Amino acid sequence: MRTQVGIIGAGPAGLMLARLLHLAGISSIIIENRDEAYIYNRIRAGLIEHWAADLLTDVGVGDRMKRDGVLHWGNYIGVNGELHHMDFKALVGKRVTIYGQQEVVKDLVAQRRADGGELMFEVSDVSVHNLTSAKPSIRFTHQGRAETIDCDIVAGCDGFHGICRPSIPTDRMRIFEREYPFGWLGILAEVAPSVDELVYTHHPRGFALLSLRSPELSRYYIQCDPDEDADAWSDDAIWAELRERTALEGWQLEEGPILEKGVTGMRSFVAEPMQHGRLFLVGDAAHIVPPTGAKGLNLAVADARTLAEGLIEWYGGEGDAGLRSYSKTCLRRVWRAEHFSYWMTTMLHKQSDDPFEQRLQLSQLRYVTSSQAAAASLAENYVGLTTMG
Ligand code: RFL
Ligand code: PHB
Repeated sequence: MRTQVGIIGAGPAGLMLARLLHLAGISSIIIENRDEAYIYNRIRAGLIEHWAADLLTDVGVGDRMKRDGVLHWGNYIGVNGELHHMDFKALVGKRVTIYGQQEVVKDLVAQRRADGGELMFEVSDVSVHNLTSAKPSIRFTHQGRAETIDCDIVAGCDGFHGICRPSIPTDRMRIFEREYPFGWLGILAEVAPSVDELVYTHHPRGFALLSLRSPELSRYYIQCDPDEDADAWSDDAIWAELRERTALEGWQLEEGPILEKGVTGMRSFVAEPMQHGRLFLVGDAAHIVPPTGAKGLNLAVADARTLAEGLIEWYGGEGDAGLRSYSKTCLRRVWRAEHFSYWMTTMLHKQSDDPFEQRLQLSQLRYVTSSQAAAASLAENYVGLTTMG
Protein backbone atom coordinates (compact mmCIF):
# COMPACT_ATOMS: atom_id res chain seq x y z
CA MET A 1 0.00 0.00 0.00
CA ARG A 2 1.14 3.54 -0.64
CA THR A 3 -0.20 6.80 0.77
CA GLN A 4 1.10 10.25 1.67
CA VAL A 5 0.42 10.12 5.43
CA GLY A 6 0.18 6.84 7.35
CA ILE A 7 -1.95 7.39 10.47
CA ILE A 8 -1.71 4.97 13.40
CA GLY A 9 -4.76 5.18 15.69
CA ALA A 10 -8.41 6.10 15.11
CA GLY A 11 -8.95 8.30 18.17
CA PRO A 12 -9.83 11.99 17.95
CA ALA A 13 -6.24 12.88 16.93
CA GLY A 14 -5.94 10.42 14.01
CA LEU A 15 -9.47 10.92 12.71
CA MET A 16 -9.29 14.74 12.86
CA LEU A 17 -5.91 14.73 11.12
CA ALA A 18 -7.29 12.49 8.35
CA ARG A 19 -10.26 14.81 7.81
CA LEU A 20 -8.11 17.96 7.66
CA LEU A 21 -5.74 16.29 5.18
CA HIS A 22 -8.64 15.03 3.04
CA LEU A 23 -10.01 18.59 2.81
CA ALA A 24 -6.61 19.66 1.47
CA GLY A 25 -6.41 16.80 -1.05
CA ILE A 26 -3.70 14.89 0.88
CA SER A 27 -4.15 11.11 1.04
CA SER A 28 -3.91 9.04 4.21
CA ILE A 29 -4.55 5.54 5.52
CA ILE A 30 -5.69 5.02 9.13
CA ILE A 31 -5.02 1.77 10.97
CA GLU A 32 -6.60 1.00 14.36
CA ASN A 33 -5.93 -2.01 16.57
CA ARG A 34 -9.39 -2.14 18.24
CA ASP A 35 -12.69 -3.01 16.60
CA GLU A 36 -15.21 -0.38 15.61
CA ALA A 37 -17.71 -1.12 18.41
CA TYR A 38 -14.94 -0.77 20.99
CA ILE A 39 -14.00 2.78 19.99
CA TYR A 40 -17.67 3.82 19.99
CA ASN A 41 -18.20 2.51 23.52
CA ARG A 42 -15.01 3.77 25.16
CA ILE A 43 -16.32 6.45 27.54
CA ARG A 44 -13.83 9.23 28.01
CA ALA A 45 -13.89 12.98 27.63
CA GLY A 46 -17.02 15.08 27.62
CA LEU A 47 -15.92 18.68 27.41
CA ILE A 48 -14.96 20.45 24.19
CA GLU A 49 -13.30 23.87 24.23
CA HIS A 50 -14.95 26.68 22.25
CA TRP A 51 -12.40 26.76 19.41
CA ALA A 52 -12.38 22.92 19.11
CA ALA A 53 -16.19 22.88 18.78
CA ASP A 54 -15.86 25.55 16.09
CA LEU A 55 -13.23 23.44 14.30
CA LEU A 56 -15.47 20.34 14.35
CA THR A 57 -18.20 22.47 12.78
CA ASP A 58 -15.84 24.03 10.23
CA VAL A 59 -14.63 20.62 9.01
CA GLY A 60 -18.23 19.48 8.53
CA VAL A 61 -18.71 17.08 11.46
CA GLY A 62 -20.59 19.40 13.84
CA ASP A 63 -24.25 18.66 12.99
CA ARG A 64 -24.98 16.10 15.72
CA MET A 65 -22.86 18.05 18.22
CA LYS A 66 -24.95 21.16 17.46
CA ARG A 67 -28.15 19.15 17.96
CA ASP A 68 -27.23 16.98 20.97
CA GLY A 69 -24.35 18.87 22.59
CA VAL A 70 -25.05 21.20 25.50
CA LEU A 71 -23.47 24.66 25.70
CA HIS A 72 -22.19 25.67 29.12
CA TRP A 73 -21.39 29.31 29.86
CA GLY A 74 -20.06 28.58 33.34
CA ASN A 75 -19.34 25.98 35.99
CA TYR A 76 -19.38 25.70 39.78
CA ILE A 77 -16.58 25.30 42.28
CA GLY A 78 -17.71 23.73 45.56
CA VAL A 79 -15.68 24.33 48.70
CA ASN A 80 -16.71 22.34 51.75
CA GLY A 81 -20.44 22.72 51.17
CA GLU A 82 -20.45 26.20 49.59
CA LEU A 83 -21.06 26.54 45.88
CA HIS A 84 -19.48 29.33 43.80
CA HIS A 85 -20.56 30.05 40.23
CA MET A 86 -17.90 30.83 37.63
CA ASP A 87 -19.67 32.88 34.96
CA PHE A 88 -17.57 32.30 31.82
CA LYS A 89 -19.79 34.60 29.77
CA ALA A 90 -19.17 37.56 32.07
CA LEU A 91 -15.53 36.63 32.74
CA VAL A 92 -14.27 35.77 29.24
CA GLY A 93 -17.29 35.78 26.90
CA LYS A 94 -16.82 32.13 25.84
CA ARG A 95 -18.50 28.76 26.35
CA VAL A 96 -17.65 25.06 26.30
CA THR A 97 -19.66 22.25 24.69
CA ILE A 98 -20.61 19.09 26.57
CA TYR A 99 -20.62 16.25 24.02
CA GLY A 100 -19.14 12.77 24.50
CA GLN A 101 -15.78 11.95 22.93
CA GLN A 102 -17.16 8.69 21.53
CA GLU A 103 -19.83 10.73 19.72
CA VAL A 104 -17.08 12.90 18.20
CA VAL A 105 -15.34 9.68 17.14
CA LYS A 106 -18.58 8.33 15.56
CA ASP A 107 -19.06 11.61 13.65
CA LEU A 108 -15.46 11.57 12.39
CA VAL A 109 -15.64 7.89 11.33
CA ALA A 110 -18.89 8.55 9.43
CA GLN A 111 -17.17 11.46 7.68
CA ARG A 112 -14.13 9.31 6.90
CA ARG A 113 -16.44 6.79 5.20
CA ALA A 114 -18.16 9.58 3.28
CA ASP A 115 -14.70 10.80 2.18
CA GLY A 116 -13.93 7.32 0.84
CA GLY A 117 -10.75 7.23 2.96
CA GLU A 118 -9.11 3.98 4.05
CA LEU A 119 -9.73 3.04 7.71
CA MET A 120 -8.75 -0.45 8.87
CA PHE A 121 -9.88 -1.81 12.23
CA GLU A 122 -8.48 -4.76 14.19
CA VAL A 123 -4.92 -4.56 12.91
CA SER A 124 -2.15 -6.14 14.99
CA ASP A 125 1.68 -6.38 15.19
CA VAL A 126 2.07 -2.72 14.21
CA SER A 127 5.63 -1.44 13.78
CA VAL A 128 7.24 1.63 12.19
CA HIS A 129 10.42 1.66 10.07
CA ASN A 130 12.99 3.94 8.40
CA LEU A 131 11.73 6.95 10.32
CA THR A 132 14.83 9.03 9.65
CA SER A 133 14.76 8.37 5.89
CA ALA A 134 12.50 10.00 3.29
CA LYS A 135 10.69 6.66 2.89
CA PRO A 136 9.24 5.58 6.23
CA SER A 137 6.88 2.63 6.41
CA ILE A 138 4.37 0.94 8.70
CA ARG A 139 4.05 -2.83 8.96
CA PHE A 140 1.10 -4.65 10.48
CA THR A 141 -1.17 -7.64 10.20
CA HIS A 142 -4.75 -7.30 8.96
CA GLN A 143 -7.19 -10.20 8.51
CA GLY A 144 -4.29 -12.63 8.85
CA ARG A 145 -2.16 -10.96 6.17
CA ALA A 146 1.12 -9.11 6.67
CA GLU A 147 0.80 -5.60 5.17
CA THR A 148 3.10 -2.63 4.60
CA ILE A 149 2.19 1.02 4.11
CA ASP A 150 4.89 3.06 2.36
CA CYS A 151 4.37 6.74 3.08
CA ASP A 152 6.05 10.15 3.32
CA ILE A 153 5.05 10.82 6.92
CA VAL A 154 3.96 8.63 9.85
CA ALA A 155 1.45 10.22 12.25
CA GLY A 156 1.66 8.51 15.65
CA CYS A 157 -1.89 9.04 16.93
CA ASP A 158 -1.95 5.79 18.92
CA GLY A 159 -2.53 7.13 22.42
CA PHE A 160 -0.49 6.77 25.58
CA HIS A 161 -0.07 2.96 25.31
CA GLY A 162 0.70 2.92 21.58
CA ILE A 163 3.85 1.75 19.81
CA CYS A 164 4.97 5.00 18.17
CA ARG A 165 6.52 6.82 21.12
CA PRO A 166 8.46 3.69 22.24
CA SER A 167 9.82 3.40 18.67
CA ILE A 168 11.85 6.57 19.17
CA PRO A 169 15.37 5.96 20.58
CA THR A 170 15.39 6.93 24.25
CA ASP A 171 18.42 9.17 23.80
CA ARG A 172 16.40 11.26 21.31
CA MET A 173 13.59 12.01 23.71
CA ARG A 174 13.16 13.57 27.12
CA ILE A 175 10.28 12.49 29.36
CA PHE A 176 8.67 14.70 32.01
CA GLU A 177 6.32 12.85 34.31
CA ARG A 178 4.32 13.03 37.53
CA GLU A 179 1.98 10.42 39.01
CA TYR A 180 -0.65 11.45 41.52
CA PRO A 181 -1.44 9.37 44.62
CA PHE A 182 -5.13 9.19 43.69
CA GLY A 183 -7.48 8.28 40.85
CA TRP A 184 -11.11 8.85 39.80
CA LEU A 185 -13.95 6.40 40.14
CA GLY A 186 -16.25 7.43 37.28
CA ILE A 187 -19.86 6.40 36.72
CA LEU A 188 -22.38 6.88 33.95
CA ALA A 189 -25.89 6.93 35.43
CA GLU A 190 -29.28 6.84 33.76
CA VAL A 191 -30.73 9.86 35.50
CA ALA A 192 -31.26 13.49 34.56
CA PRO A 193 -28.28 15.57 35.78
CA SER A 194 -29.06 17.25 39.11
CA VAL A 195 -27.08 20.33 38.03
CA ASP A 196 -27.27 22.69 35.06
CA GLU A 197 -23.48 23.11 34.79
CA LEU A 198 -20.46 21.06 35.91
CA VAL A 199 -19.64 21.06 39.62
CA TYR A 200 -16.02 20.59 40.79
CA THR A 201 -16.06 20.04 44.55
CA HIS A 202 -13.34 20.08 47.16
CA HIS A 203 -14.34 18.19 50.32
CA PRO A 204 -12.47 16.78 53.34
CA ARG A 205 -13.37 13.26 52.10
CA GLY A 206 -11.95 13.99 48.65
CA PHE A 207 -12.78 15.59 45.30
CA ALA A 208 -16.03 15.00 43.40
CA LEU A 209 -17.11 16.11 39.90
CA LEU A 210 -20.69 16.25 38.64
CA SER A 211 -20.79 16.21 34.85
CA LEU A 212 -23.26 14.98 32.26
CA ARG A 213 -23.61 13.55 28.79
CA SER A 214 -27.18 14.49 27.91
CA PRO A 215 -30.46 15.55 29.55
CA GLU A 216 -30.96 11.86 30.48
CA LEU A 217 -27.40 10.79 31.35
CA SER A 218 -25.22 11.93 34.25
CA ARG A 219 -21.44 11.42 34.44
CA TYR A 220 -20.08 11.62 37.98
CA TYR A 221 -16.62 11.11 39.46
CA ILE A 222 -15.16 10.73 42.95
CA GLN A 223 -11.53 10.79 44.04
CA CYS A 224 -10.36 7.33 45.13
CA ASP A 225 -7.10 5.38 45.46
CA PRO A 226 -5.45 4.86 42.05
CA ASP A 227 -5.46 1.06 42.25
CA GLU A 228 -8.97 0.60 43.61
CA ASP A 229 -11.22 -2.03 42.04
CA ALA A 230 -14.37 -0.32 40.71
CA ASP A 231 -16.35 -3.54 41.24
CA ALA A 232 -15.57 -3.41 44.95
CA TRP A 233 -17.76 -0.30 45.11
CA SER A 234 -21.49 -1.09 45.43
CA ASP A 235 -23.87 1.33 43.74
CA ASP A 236 -25.18 2.37 47.16
CA ALA A 237 -21.68 3.13 48.40
CA ILE A 238 -20.97 5.29 45.33
CA TRP A 239 -24.19 7.30 45.73
CA ALA A 240 -23.58 7.73 49.48
CA GLU A 241 -20.06 9.07 48.82
CA LEU A 242 -21.25 11.38 46.03
CA ARG A 243 -24.10 12.69 48.23
CA GLU A 244 -21.78 13.39 51.11
CA ARG A 245 -19.10 15.16 49.09
CA THR A 246 -21.56 17.32 47.14
CA ALA A 247 -24.09 18.01 49.94
CA LEU A 248 -25.69 21.46 49.80
CA GLU A 249 -28.57 22.86 51.76
CA GLY A 250 -31.85 22.83 49.83
CA TRP A 251 -30.48 20.68 46.97
CA GLN A 252 -30.53 16.94 46.35
CA LEU A 253 -28.49 14.68 44.11
CA GLU A 254 -30.91 12.52 42.10
CA GLU A 255 -29.93 8.84 41.79
CA GLY A 256 -30.53 6.33 39.02
CA PRO A 257 -29.25 3.04 37.61
CA ILE A 258 -25.46 3.00 37.14
CA LEU A 259 -24.73 1.89 33.55
CA GLU A 260 -20.94 1.88 33.73
CA LYS A 261 -18.21 2.37 36.30
CA GLY A 262 -14.41 2.40 36.17
CA VAL A 263 -11.29 3.71 37.87
CA THR A 264 -8.80 5.97 36.07
CA GLY A 265 -5.31 6.77 37.35
CA MET A 266 -4.03 10.34 37.22
CA ARG A 267 -0.83 11.28 35.50
CA SER A 268 0.98 14.21 33.93
CA PHE A 269 3.36 13.24 31.12
CA VAL A 270 5.16 15.02 28.28
CA ALA A 271 7.57 13.57 25.70
CA GLU A 272 9.85 16.11 24.00
CA PRO A 273 10.27 16.63 21.13
CA MET A 274 7.04 15.37 19.56
CA GLN A 275 8.88 14.43 16.38
CA HIS A 276 11.58 11.99 15.32
CA GLY A 277 12.55 12.18 11.63
CA ARG A 278 9.35 11.53 9.64
CA LEU A 279 7.38 10.35 12.70
CA PHE A 280 5.16 12.95 14.37
CA LEU A 281 3.49 12.19 17.71
CA VAL A 282 -0.04 13.59 18.03
CA GLY A 283 -2.29 13.75 21.13
CA ASP A 284 -2.04 11.29 24.02
CA ALA A 285 0.88 9.52 22.26
CA ALA A 286 3.00 12.50 23.30
CA HIS A 287 1.32 13.87 26.43
CA ILE A 288 -1.14 13.09 29.21
CA VAL A 289 -2.87 15.43 31.63
CA PRO A 290 -4.94 14.55 34.69
CA PRO A 291 -8.61 14.97 33.65
CA THR A 292 -9.46 17.73 36.17
CA GLY A 293 -8.78 20.43 33.57
CA ALA A 294 -10.66 18.59 30.76
CA LYS A 295 -7.79 19.21 28.32
CA GLY A 296 -6.72 15.84 26.80
CA LEU A 297 -9.13 15.62 23.88
CA ASN A 298 -8.69 19.30 23.15
CA LEU A 299 -4.90 19.01 23.03
CA ALA A 300 -5.21 16.03 20.68
CA VAL A 301 -7.35 18.07 18.27
CA ALA A 302 -4.97 21.06 18.55
CA ASP A 303 -1.94 18.88 17.68
CA ALA A 304 -3.81 17.40 14.69
CA ARG A 305 -4.59 20.88 13.39
CA THR A 306 -0.98 22.06 13.81
CA LEU A 307 0.39 18.99 12.02
CA ALA A 308 -2.17 19.33 9.22
CA GLU A 309 -1.16 22.97 8.70
CA GLY A 310 2.52 22.00 8.45
CA LEU A 311 1.78 19.19 6.01
CA ILE A 312 -0.46 21.36 3.84
CA GLU A 313 2.36 23.93 3.52
CA TRP A 314 4.91 21.22 2.77
CA TYR A 315 2.86 19.39 0.14
CA GLY A 316 1.89 22.79 -1.29
CA GLY A 317 5.56 23.51 -2.01
CA GLU A 318 5.83 26.22 0.65
CA GLY A 319 8.64 24.55 2.57
CA ASP A 320 9.03 22.64 5.80
CA ALA A 321 9.07 25.49 8.33
CA GLY A 322 5.68 24.44 9.73
CA LEU A 323 6.78 20.83 10.09
CA ARG A 324 10.08 21.79 11.67
CA SER A 325 8.32 23.94 14.26
CA TYR A 326 5.49 21.40 14.87
CA SER A 327 6.85 20.17 18.19
CA LYS A 328 7.72 23.64 19.48
CA THR A 329 4.34 25.05 18.51
CA CYS A 330 2.40 22.17 20.11
CA LEU A 331 4.50 22.13 23.27
CA ARG A 332 3.63 25.75 24.06
CA ARG A 333 -0.05 24.83 24.35
CA VAL A 334 0.73 21.44 25.90
CA TRP A 335 2.74 22.94 28.79
CA ARG A 336 0.06 25.56 29.46
CA ALA A 337 -2.51 22.74 29.67
CA GLU A 338 -0.12 20.67 31.81
CA HIS A 339 0.18 23.51 34.27
CA PHE A 340 -3.55 24.27 34.33
CA SER A 341 -4.45 20.57 34.79
CA TYR A 342 -1.87 20.16 37.56
CA TRP A 343 -3.09 23.33 39.24
CA MET A 344 -6.78 22.35 39.10
CA THR A 345 -5.89 18.85 40.34
CA THR A 346 -3.76 19.95 43.28
CA MET A 347 -6.20 22.72 44.24
CA LEU A 348 -9.29 20.51 44.25
CA HIS A 349 -8.18 17.05 45.46
CA LYS A 350 -7.52 15.88 48.98
CA GLN A 351 -3.74 15.67 48.90
CA SER A 352 -2.60 14.68 52.36
CA ASP A 353 -3.38 15.12 56.05
CA ASP A 354 -0.78 17.88 56.29
CA PRO A 355 -2.65 20.84 57.87
CA PHE A 356 -0.27 23.38 56.31
CA GLU A 357 -1.00 22.10 52.82
CA GLN A 358 -4.75 22.03 53.56
CA ARG A 359 -4.71 25.68 54.69
CA LEU A 360 -2.86 26.70 51.49
CA GLN A 361 -5.38 24.81 49.39
CA LEU A 362 -8.34 26.47 51.11
CA SER A 363 -6.75 29.87 50.72
CA GLN A 364 -6.26 29.27 46.99
CA LEU A 365 -9.86 28.08 46.60
CA ARG A 366 -11.17 31.16 48.45
CA TYR A 367 -9.07 33.38 46.20
CA VAL A 368 -10.31 31.78 42.96
CA THR A 369 -13.93 31.95 44.10
CA SER A 370 -13.82 35.55 45.37
CA SER A 371 -11.44 37.45 43.08
CA GLN A 372 -12.66 38.39 39.62
CA ALA A 373 -9.07 38.39 38.28
CA ALA A 374 -8.38 34.89 39.61
CA ALA A 375 -11.74 33.59 38.35
CA ALA A 376 -11.06 35.08 34.90
CA SER A 377 -7.71 33.29 34.76
CA LEU A 378 -9.36 29.96 35.57
CA ALA A 379 -12.13 30.64 33.05
CA GLU A 380 -9.85 31.58 30.13
CA ASN A 381 -7.76 28.44 30.60
CA TYR A 382 -10.83 26.24 31.05
CA VAL A 383 -12.74 27.40 27.95
CA GLY A 384 -9.52 27.11 25.89
CA LEU A 385 -6.72 29.63 25.45
CA THR A 386 -6.23 30.68 21.86
CA THR A 387 -3.08 32.69 22.45
CA MET A 388 -0.82 29.68 23.08
CA GLY A 389 -0.42 28.34 19.51
P1 RFL B 1 -6.85 7.95 21.98
O1 RFL B 1 -8.24 8.45 22.10
O2 RFL B 1 -6.30 7.10 23.07
O3 RFL B 1 -6.73 7.19 20.58
C1 RFL B 1 -5.63 6.39 20.26
C2 RFL B 1 -6.12 5.30 19.37
O4 RFL B 1 -5.02 4.50 18.94
C3 RFL B 1 -5.36 3.13 19.05
N1 RFL B 1 -4.10 2.36 19.16
C4 RFL B 1 -3.52 1.74 18.09
N2 RFL B 1 -3.90 1.67 16.82
C5 RFL B 1 -3.09 0.94 15.99
N3 RFL B 1 -1.96 0.33 16.41
C6 RFL B 1 -1.56 0.39 17.68
N4 RFL B 1 -0.43 -0.22 18.05
C7 RFL B 1 -2.35 1.12 18.59
N5 RFL B 1 -2.26 1.39 19.92
C8 RFL B 1 -3.33 2.13 20.24
C9 RFL B 1 -6.26 3.07 20.27
O5 RFL B 1 -7.09 1.91 20.28
C10 RFL B 1 -7.07 4.35 20.09
O6 RFL B 1 -8.24 4.16 19.33
O7 RFL B 1 -5.81 9.17 21.80
P2 RFL B 1 -6.00 10.60 21.07
O8 RFL B 1 -6.62 10.46 19.72
O9 RFL B 1 -4.69 11.27 21.22
O10 RFL B 1 -7.10 11.35 22.00
C11 RFL B 1 -6.83 11.73 23.31
C12 RFL B 1 -8.11 11.64 24.18
O11 RFL B 1 -8.69 10.36 24.01
C13 RFL B 1 -7.82 11.87 25.68
O12 RFL B 1 -6.86 12.88 25.85
C14 RFL B 1 -9.10 12.30 26.46
O13 RFL B 1 -10.06 11.29 26.50
C15 RFL B 1 -8.75 12.73 27.90
N6 RFL B 1 -9.94 13.09 28.70
C16 RFL B 1 -10.57 14.32 28.55
N7 RFL B 1 -10.14 15.19 27.62
C17 RFL B 1 -10.80 16.37 27.41
O14 RFL B 1 -10.38 17.18 26.57
N8 RFL B 1 -11.97 16.70 28.10
C18 RFL B 1 -12.47 15.87 29.06
O15 RFL B 1 -13.54 16.15 29.61
C19 RFL B 1 -11.74 14.65 29.35
N9 RFL B 1 -12.20 13.77 30.27
C20 RFL B 1 -10.45 12.16 29.64
C21 RFL B 1 -11.58 12.55 30.44
C22 RFL B 1 -9.89 10.89 29.80
C23 RFL B 1 -10.41 10.02 30.74
N10 RFL B 1 -9.81 8.74 30.83
C24 RFL B 1 -10.56 7.55 30.87
C25 RFL B 1 -8.39 8.62 30.62
C26 RFL B 1 -12.10 11.70 31.38
C27 RFL B 1 -11.51 10.44 31.58
C28 RFL B 1 -12.08 9.57 32.67
C1 PHB C 1 -16.54 14.37 31.72
O1 PHB C 1 -17.71 14.78 31.52
O2 PHB C 1 -16.20 13.21 31.51
C2 PHB C 1 -15.53 15.34 32.26
C3 PHB C 1 -15.82 16.68 32.31
C4 PHB C 1 -14.90 17.56 32.84
C5 PHB C 1 -13.69 17.09 33.30
C6 PHB C 1 -13.38 15.74 33.21
C7 PHB C 1 -14.31 14.85 32.69
O3 PHB C 1 -12.79 17.96 33.85
